[in-house]
This record gives sequence, structure tokens and C-alpha cells, in this order.
Amino acid sequence: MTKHALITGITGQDGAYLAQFLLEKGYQVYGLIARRGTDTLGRLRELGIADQVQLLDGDLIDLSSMIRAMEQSQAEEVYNLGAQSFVGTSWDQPILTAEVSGTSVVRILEAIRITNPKARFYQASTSEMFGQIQEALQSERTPFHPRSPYGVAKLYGHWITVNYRESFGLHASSGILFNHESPLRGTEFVTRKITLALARIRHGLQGDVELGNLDSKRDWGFAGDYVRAMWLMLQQPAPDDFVIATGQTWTVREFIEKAAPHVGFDLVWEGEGEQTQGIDRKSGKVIVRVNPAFYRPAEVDTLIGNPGKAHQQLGWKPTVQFDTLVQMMAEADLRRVAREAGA
Ligand code: NDP
Ligand code: GDR
Repeated sequence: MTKHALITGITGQDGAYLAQFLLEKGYQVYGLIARRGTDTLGRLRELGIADQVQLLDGDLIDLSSMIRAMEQSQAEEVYNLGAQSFVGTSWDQPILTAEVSGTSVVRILEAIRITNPKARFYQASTSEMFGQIQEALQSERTPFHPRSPYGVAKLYGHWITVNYRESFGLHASSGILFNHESPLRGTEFVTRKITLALARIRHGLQGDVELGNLDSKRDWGFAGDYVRAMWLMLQQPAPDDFVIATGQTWTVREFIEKAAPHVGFDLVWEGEGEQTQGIDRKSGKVIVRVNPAFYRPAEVDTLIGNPGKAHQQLGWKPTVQFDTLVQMMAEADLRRVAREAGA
């Protein structure tokens, strides 16, 4: 019997990779899609799967959309990946973020209770819930202290998932995923902002790239590995919460240093703090500048996850190391920009 899965956020980075993963496993894949003025199917097209998924109109802030999507898809597995997911925007749009990334979770859980309480549910929780560092390595038992309206909204989504599991016996699991990236990452996030900018600078389409806090540290993995963990959680006999991470951490500055050579730059740093500049030794051109406008009102300085429980119970391990991830992203953007520039 063909299994049916419903993915909210199917047009996003993770949604596209998860759809591809589930199609390869023989699932019929349905995706909730909030109609926008612009075409949002780019990632699904890039993976060559836009015609293989069934798209259902609906918005996460609309309960009736969610009920209809459950009825139309007859989904046995529901992956809630839809969100206002950019931390920076969450200070400008805190209420929208609370609705889309927070209270929408209870709308989906209610839709599941109403239509098919046996459906299994995955909630896209995040390391942003840890926020202020409390333990050197963050695990499922680390206390939460979110530092952004996004983190606060996600914490609601996390706890309502736990609550519906405990209250109604739903098979509802929450994946506490640390940052994961890919060539399909949104260009507002720092890794992709860097690789795209370096490729554009190399092709003379942009002068330099302005960034915020270069010292912030993240545990960066590959999105393709992380969607496999989501699926594994829903195959377990009992629902649970899992940290998904690599267990290593790198600064934004280190990401730039690793990416630069793949784009043909020989990077040296000059100055400190807000005066920091990244200069290409060969041409003498400044390619990276710090702009405090990109600093956040409250920062999460360091994240590093302990994926031990996922290793043990799910048999999950990341397959792509940091250096390979950076190379993959830098080379993909160089190819894209070269195509655009007609080189
Ligand atoms: P993206 O920002 O790439 O994708 C977000 C998706 O949500 C898009 O498909 C977007 O649709 C959709 N969406 C936004 N608002 C609505 C709405 N009102 N109704 C329906 N759909 C909506 O995120 P990622 O793929 O990177 O992340 C997936 C999930 O995992 C998110 O919930 C994110 O918060 C969470 N997460 C991500 C991590 C990461 O490092 N990537 C780490 C931990 C958690 P559209 O294309 O139309 O805008
Ligand atoms: P994050 O990712 O906030 O961790 O959330 P992002 O890539 O936006 O920032 C990572 C770190 O880089 C610093 N930074 C900059 N960030 C951006 N976007 N732009 C800049 O110019 C810049 N300069 C420095 C940031 O201050 C931060 O410290 C991501 C999202 O995918 C969330 O949805 C997800 O939940 C978490 O990862 C885990």
C-alpha cells in the first residue's frame, strides 16, 4: 500500500529535500502551498520533482486549510516544516512569526485530532530554543532560553507537540534540529549569503559582502542528512524528541575562510570588531565588511549539539562533513552565477 505524506513548507529548503527523499521511498507526497504573488516552486524544480508532488492550497494560519489538507491527502505522516524561519525577520514581524511558526502547530495538531488521530506528526523544532548557552553541548535535557521572537514561537510549537502527545496519545515527535544548509538554502541565511556573494564578486556582479557578527558559532550540517532523521523519527514505535546535530561548531568567519578558496580568493583579515575587513590578497580588494546593521538585538553566540540519542535510538549519523558542505555550496553558487553571467 502506498503511504501518503503531507509536508507543510514543501517549497522551502527542507521541504524540497524531504519530498525528494519520500518520493524515492515510494510515498505519495502532498505539499501545502500558500499561494504567493511570486513562483515558489524553484527548489522543487531544481530537484526535478515539481511534477511528482501533489500541491494543496492552504495557509498555516488557517485551520480550515489544515483540515482540508488532511482530508485531501489522507496522510499517515505529517511533517510540519512551514514557518517564518528567518530569525532576523522575527524582530520586525514578531506577531506574524508567533502565528506562523508558533500557534500554527496547534492548528495542525487539531486538524489531525479531528480527521485522523492515528496520523504520525513531525514538528520542526530548533536549536534556537536553547538560545542563551547553558550547557557546553546541548541535548534533549538542556533547559531552553530562546533569544528571539522566532525562538519563543518555536518553543510554543515544541511544547504543544509534547502536550498533545501526553494529552491525547498522538504519535507526535519533535526534532530539535541544529542549523542545516545546502545549495538550496535561502539566500538570507548567512551561509548561502556568503557563498552567493563570493560567486557574484568573482564574476564582477557585486563589490563586496556586508555581514554582521563574524564570531557567532553554529553547528552546521547538511539538510539532506537532516530530512532522513525526520523520517526516522516517524518510523519509531513510540514518539519522542531528538536533537539532530553534527557535534561540531564553527564561526561565521571560519565558514568564509573555508568558502573563499573554492571561489578563487586568497583571503586575509585586517582590523578588528566593526572595522574587520576580509581582503583578497591577490587583487588587494576588500570583499568582506562588517555592517552593524546586521547585528541582532539579542544574539545566540554558540550552538553545539549532542546527537547521541539520535545515534543510539534512530541509528542516525550525518554523512556530510563541514568542509564538504562548504565546498558543495560554494561550487553550486559559482556554477549558478556563471550561468547567469553567461560565462
Ligand atoms: P524555509 O524558510 O526554507 O521554508 C519555510 C517554508 O514555510 C516555505 O515553504 C514557506 O513557503 C512556508 N511558509 C511560510 N509561511 C507559511 C504560511 N503562512 N503558510 C504555509 N506555508 C508557509 O525553511 P527551512 O526549510 O530551512 O526549515 C524548515 C523548518 O525547519 C522551518 O520550520 C524552520 O523553522 C525549521 N528549522 C530549520 C533549520 C535550518 O537550519 N534550516 C533548523 C531548525 C529548524 P513559501 O515558499 O511560500 O514562502
Ligand atoms: P540562524 O541562521 O539565525 O542560526 O537560524 P542565520 O544563518 O540567519 O545566522 C547564523 C549566524 O550568523 C550570524 N550572521 C549573519 N546572519 C545572517 N543571516 N546575515 C548576516 O549578514 C550575518 N552576519 C552574521 C547571525 O547573527 C547568526 O549568529 C537558522 C534558521 O534556519 C532557523 O530557522 C533555524 O531554526 C536555526 O538556523 C537553527
